[in-house]
Amino acid sequence: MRFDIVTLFPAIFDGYLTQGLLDKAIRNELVQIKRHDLRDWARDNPHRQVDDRPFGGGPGMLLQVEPTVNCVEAIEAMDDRPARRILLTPQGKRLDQPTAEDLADSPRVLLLCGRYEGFDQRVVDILEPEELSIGDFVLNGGEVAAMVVIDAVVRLLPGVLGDENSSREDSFSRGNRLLEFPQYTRPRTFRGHEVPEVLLSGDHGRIAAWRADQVRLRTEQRRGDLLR
Ligand code: 6GU
Repeated sequence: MRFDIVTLFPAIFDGYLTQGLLDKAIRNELVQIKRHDLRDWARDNPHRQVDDRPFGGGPGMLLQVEPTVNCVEAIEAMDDRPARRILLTPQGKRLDQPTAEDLADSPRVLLLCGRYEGFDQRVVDILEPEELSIGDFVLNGGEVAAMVVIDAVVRLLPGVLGDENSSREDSFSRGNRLLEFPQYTRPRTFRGHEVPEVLLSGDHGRIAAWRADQVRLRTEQRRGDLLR
């Protein structure tokens, strides 16, 4: 699978893409992640400016339509596989696990990261991207949201997690709309807090029943909406 990220700040992704599971997935060629600096598509101007003030007035700056459309078209031509176009914006549909599972089935995903007050509306009218948000709050730009999308999708790709940490039973996935049960490791006692006796019993039937109870209890207490 291939991701293309369009951003004014490609370096934001440096640390994130070179650590842990992401780094490993990239080195194992399970995923390709290409970053593209929108300024490389600026019309000829000394500061490679790609933003301008909104017609009609108002605060902030908008990312311009011409460099953005040119950039997306050039990136798409770099690879034959069809790309899902995603624009990260608080205006978008809320990202959820089924959407991440859907994206994981796509050979190619293009992520457009807005900054400032966002893009000229004609970017949306011309490119017709899917618009995604990661929640009802406002970030300074789409980059962190793009990392969230990549993180949620990459862990679903075959070979990224070992069998021992399969993602198929993750909370919120199509196969599981419940929260996880609590887990414990050594030591058995810490500052008077004990590991539940049942987990030390060796009785796999009782352990499974306890865990199933915990899943139901937690989901009822914290996320009753998931049960309805
Ligand atoms: Cl996708 N972008 C920005 N700028 N803010 C957000 C968001 C995205 N999702 C939630 N807040």
